Amino acid sequence: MPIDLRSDTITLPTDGMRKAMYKAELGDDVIKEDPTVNELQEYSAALLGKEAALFMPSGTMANLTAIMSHTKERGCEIIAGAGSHIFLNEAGGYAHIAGVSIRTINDTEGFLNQNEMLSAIRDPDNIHHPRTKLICMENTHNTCGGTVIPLEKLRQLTAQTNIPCHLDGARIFNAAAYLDVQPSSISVFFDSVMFCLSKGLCAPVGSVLTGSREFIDTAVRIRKMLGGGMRQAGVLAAAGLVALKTMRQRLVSDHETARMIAEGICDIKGISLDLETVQTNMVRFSVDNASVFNEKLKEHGLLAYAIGSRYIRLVTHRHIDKKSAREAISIIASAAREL
Ligand code: TLP
Repeated sequence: MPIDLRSDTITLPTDGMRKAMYKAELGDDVIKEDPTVNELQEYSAALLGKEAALFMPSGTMANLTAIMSHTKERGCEIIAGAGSHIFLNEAGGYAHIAGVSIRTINDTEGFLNQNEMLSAIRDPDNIHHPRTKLICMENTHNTCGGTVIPLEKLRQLTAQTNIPCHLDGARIFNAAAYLDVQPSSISVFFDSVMFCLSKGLCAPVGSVLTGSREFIDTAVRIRKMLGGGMRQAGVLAAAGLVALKTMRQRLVSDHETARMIAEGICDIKGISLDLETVQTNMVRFSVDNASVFNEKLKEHGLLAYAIGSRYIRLVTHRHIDKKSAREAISIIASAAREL
């Protein structure tokens, strides 16, 4: 079996999740009668300190639904990081489906450049310009290697403007674990937050969108329109509840494993890795040719993602123990020697 460090999305549900799925009380969620979905939504809203929450099939659909619920009309504009998942990895749904343009801001430090963000906000009275309706941030930041936005930076970024702010918090619980705070200390800065159950928390499917009651009421209609009304979805929500109640605590051990791998490979010739970026469950390093390097890793039994032409990303998760981490280090060393 190869060591699979491609993503925490590959994680399988725990036995506890499978049992909860088997026993889940179910109903038709499109008419809001699935008690397990309702419980997950209430639990999620309380955890993030928001009025309401909505169970979504995926993080991508949750982000798109958030964009559409905030912008409401086509032809307006949103702001997001040039390296954000919304801009790079969601098939351009903001343009194709939401009908909004995107203004991308430098986010190579792991958060939006504040001056650039502020000067990108359009003058709402200038009829030549689309109106800026939403600012999107990402925490942890995927393409920067799972980095966490400091709380003070979040406060500064969100305090400067009245434009609604949405957080792609696919891995917000990794950020909270790194900062050693409650997730609500992060979500408090945002009008809406989405998080994923299906990544390091190991639920098989699902994400949750949170926000005000009014925002979620709009989001329910949009989710329906996008085809995301899921009927007896409690079978999935049951795993999500187990994920939220029992799996957040273990994320620190994924962070330790990532740290161990990073420290084991940072001095290898041909690899460039900034240890300061290794904060959560990702290790991102650069090499001369990422796709060639990645192929070499695969030959040796290590699966990773090549990001662009230079970066390799490794993601730790529940199925990666210290022994696999040690093996990963020696495979990376061999690959670097052979190239
Ligand atoms: N990210 C996946 C891939 O799509 C790249 C991964 O392996 O990291 N926001 C962020 C920050 C994400 O990292 C992801 C998934 C999503 C949204 C989308 O979630 P899903 O896959 O549930 O649509």
